[in-house]
Amino acid sequence: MKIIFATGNKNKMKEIRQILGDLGWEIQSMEEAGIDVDIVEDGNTFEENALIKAKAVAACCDDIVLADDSGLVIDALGGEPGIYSSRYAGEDTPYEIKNRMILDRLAGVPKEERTARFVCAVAAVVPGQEPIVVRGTFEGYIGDEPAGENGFGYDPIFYVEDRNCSSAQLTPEEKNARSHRGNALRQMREKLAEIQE
Ligand code: ITT
Repeated sequence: MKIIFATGNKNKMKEIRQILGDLGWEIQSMEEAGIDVDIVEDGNTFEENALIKAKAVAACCDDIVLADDSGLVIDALGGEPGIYSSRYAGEDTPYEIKNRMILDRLAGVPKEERTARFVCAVAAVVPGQEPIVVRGTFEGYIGDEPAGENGFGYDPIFYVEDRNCSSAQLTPEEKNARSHRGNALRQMREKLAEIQE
């Protein structure tokens, strides 16, 4: 089975390959499949945006297309940056700056009020079938300082309660085993396996 993953984010793609790698499916990024479409993510939820991405790429090929829409939801900021996570403070602003801005906005907020979660919706468009959308979450809290070199994006400020470290300090295997993306992709893997039977 061949799957095209509708993402331009190389860090996501790396995690997706690690998580789905044992399935024996051929997984291509949009770039590898030679597909270049401008996608306007104007949905109001992670699920809507994941479906928008998957449908936009599915319109360009006959393969199964998956897409991920994800982000960081911080309770003390009313759910920000949420679906705007990649656009927060400007699409091209380095994450050192975005992360520092979030830490500054949370200055003085006690640990019990710094709860947050990563959310990931994964959508699948399978030719001849109804689209499938699943959601995975990863609970944690925003630390006081960035830490760690692994992962990407907001990982250095997102802390995992039972480990007392940031998700950028987890190994890729540890992160994938508990992450929003790992969780959503494992659910999707089961649903696609049912279709294949
Ligand atoms: P595509 O739309 O091309 O997939 P993108 O980076 O724009 O790439 P999103 O719109 O889904 O993807 O935005 C997700 C943002 O949320 C991402 O850029 C990160 O800033 C953040 N994010 C999502 N998952 C994350 C993770 O596992 N670790 C750290 N940050 C994450």
